[in-house]
Amino acid sequence: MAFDIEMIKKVYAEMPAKVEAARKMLGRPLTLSEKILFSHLHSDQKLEGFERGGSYVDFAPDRVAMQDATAQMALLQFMQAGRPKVAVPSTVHCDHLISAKVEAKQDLQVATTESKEVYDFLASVSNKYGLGFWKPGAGIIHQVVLENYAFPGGMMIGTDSHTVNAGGLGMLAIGVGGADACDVMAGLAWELKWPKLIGIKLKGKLNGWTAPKDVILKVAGILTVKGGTGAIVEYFGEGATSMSCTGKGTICNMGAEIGATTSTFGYDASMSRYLSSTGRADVAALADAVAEHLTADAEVYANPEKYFDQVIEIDLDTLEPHLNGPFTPDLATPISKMKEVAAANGWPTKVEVGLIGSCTNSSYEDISRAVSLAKQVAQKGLTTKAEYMITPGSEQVRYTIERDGFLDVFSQIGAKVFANACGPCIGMWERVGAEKKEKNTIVHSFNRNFAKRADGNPNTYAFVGSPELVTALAIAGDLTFNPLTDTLTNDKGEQVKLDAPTGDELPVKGFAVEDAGYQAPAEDGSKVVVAVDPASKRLQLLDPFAAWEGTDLKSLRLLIKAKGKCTTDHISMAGPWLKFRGHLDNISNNLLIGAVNFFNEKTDNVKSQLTGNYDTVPNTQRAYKAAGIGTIVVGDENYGEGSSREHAAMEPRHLGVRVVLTKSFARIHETNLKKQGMLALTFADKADYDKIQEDDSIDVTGLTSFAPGTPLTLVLTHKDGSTDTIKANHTYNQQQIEWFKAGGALNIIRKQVAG
Ligand code: MIC
Ligand code: SF4
Repeated sequence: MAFDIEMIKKVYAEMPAKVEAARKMLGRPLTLSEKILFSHLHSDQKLEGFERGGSYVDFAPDRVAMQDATAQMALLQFMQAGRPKVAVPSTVHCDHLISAKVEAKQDLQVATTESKEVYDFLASVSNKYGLGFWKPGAGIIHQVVLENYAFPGGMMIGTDSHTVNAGGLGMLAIGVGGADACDVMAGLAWELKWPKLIGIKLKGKLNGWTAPKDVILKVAGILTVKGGTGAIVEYFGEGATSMSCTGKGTICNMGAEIGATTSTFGYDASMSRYLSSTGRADVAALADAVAEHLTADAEVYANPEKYFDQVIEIDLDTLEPHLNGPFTPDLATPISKMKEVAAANGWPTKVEVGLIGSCTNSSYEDISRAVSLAKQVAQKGLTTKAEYMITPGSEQVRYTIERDGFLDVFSQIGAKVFANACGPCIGMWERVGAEKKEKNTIVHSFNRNFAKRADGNPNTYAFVGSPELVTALAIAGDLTFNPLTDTLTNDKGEQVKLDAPTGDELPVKGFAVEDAGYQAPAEDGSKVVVAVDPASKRLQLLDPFAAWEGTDLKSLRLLIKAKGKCTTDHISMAGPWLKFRGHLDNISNNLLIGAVNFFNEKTDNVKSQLTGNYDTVPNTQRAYKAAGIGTIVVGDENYGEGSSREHAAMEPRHLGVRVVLTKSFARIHETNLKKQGMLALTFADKADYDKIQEDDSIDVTGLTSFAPGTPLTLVLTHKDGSTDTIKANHTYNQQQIEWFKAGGALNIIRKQVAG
């Protein structure tokens, strides 16, 4: 039986009336996204015709999921909210802190010793406050959520940007910072700007070498890393219903890479099959009974232009396999063009390593299709030229693919199987030789490929592709190998072609697992004690941030003007730093160390206005903090793209940065900054970015009359005494202005509880 079935029953019982009320109020058919949004309005939220991309609306999500690297901060905040138990079903998943070095068992053992303190903390907090706890080795959060918790028509939030994966099961699942999760677990409303809607019609059917991954690689190429910002992407059409549920999950998962709030698909037979095969026939039966509300009204998909803000059509019959990269997930190249494009750009074409798996692509279907290629190595007398590695998404998938002999086939081509965890996808890959910083190419089926992300080497060119294509390229050892047309030389000197991959959507013998790795919380957790050692290097209880001083901000110094791409990986790097995710002061030593300083094009090297010397960003900022001087960070477009990690907002807050001023923000990061009491501003005129000089002293005025929709004014005083006055926009609503004034949203919850 499914977890939390009573909650699911309640959602479905209330859905028809809520959908009908919204349809009546708007007087038109509804998209699926609207049905789910309207049926999850918070009880205090009045039903009205909200403005897309304009109105802030309060929602009541059905559940919360957190992974270990973000859960620490989320739960440290929740502990301060003073509630005895979580208000909605919530889970914690231990997946980010396990290094990939030798192989699964050994690596897992190392992690459970190294991170014992953190795991014990998360387990005891979960036990005390009523959260489900998934032990290290159980799997990656999004795969475990898809297998156990996601349900069509539901709404969930998760402290990880790829929470959106659950859109594969027809949910609206949204990535957020820990402070948002804390609100919902504390029983408060969750606020989101009513999204715009992008409709993507999938014509035709996937065939041959083309996989669901290629759909999202193509979409990323069209929309770029910021094209989905503030929007929900809803997929429909024959190509959608003919695709597996887990394939849909892959597409939704990587929708995080276009900045989309989330992505989703209407309920169909593939979802019902997936629910049944993962032990949730009960959920499928409940969904069947309200099926008409779990997809858009027919008129919407017949005339999408009338109901979506943007419509894109992709023809799956002619869609080619793609590779996206290097260094950004939206640089899409069809495999047939790779030879020319790689040559023109000087990309290294020898593939050193192929990696499959991750939360994005480790379904039974993915693995079975990759296996169909691995089998051909022996059958056709080939050898695998590159190294090959697998990170299964969950213990259930791993156990099942082992039972079905897939792991044996992989081991015959020399594959390494790592723990069911994020591993290489988040820099937890102890890759031999990475420290030499050699220029090299890897291909993987993950979702992100920002510089240094997988192995810490800035010269690793990482390309994202489907597990099938990654496997073929690993066999060929060549980035420009097009398996549709090219041949390989076998041990007899013959030219052979790889047959197109084939596989099973779901295991014919069903899924199996011995120990899925789940630990239920105590019925009564009130006696459970959560201990944090004050001398710990990994965990630190949080002190409240100071409230706003009530005046304009004067003489802020420029800490850094970041040039170009500045993702959350650049602001708060992962990999080796993940171990400090529960200790705000220690992790603050990575503040902006990956950002490129506009003035000298170097990373982690900025000028201190106190000494005139150049130093690391954290050192420089700590010196300003010690001197009681506030600072400002300036950024380019889509600042804070990527992860949901709120450390990227808490670190600058903790170290005394007051303002982050950019050309534009990624959604989650902008909210995270607001939640932590920071000022997140954008240039009213983007050209003003050029007016910021290295030795500027900056005043922010207008704060005493800080109001929604009214820009603030910044006065830049340059070194030569000249000044520039510029306007900065903001998107704060009244509530968010209160967060700023209180010094952070948590200070308000704390007061409410105390009062
Ligand atoms: C990622 O894929 O970047 C991560 C690591 O899963 C992050 C979460 C984190 O930084 O802890 C994400 O996507 O939100
Ligand atoms: Fe883990 Fe990578 Fe998925 Fe993030 S994208 S949750 S790091 S597997």
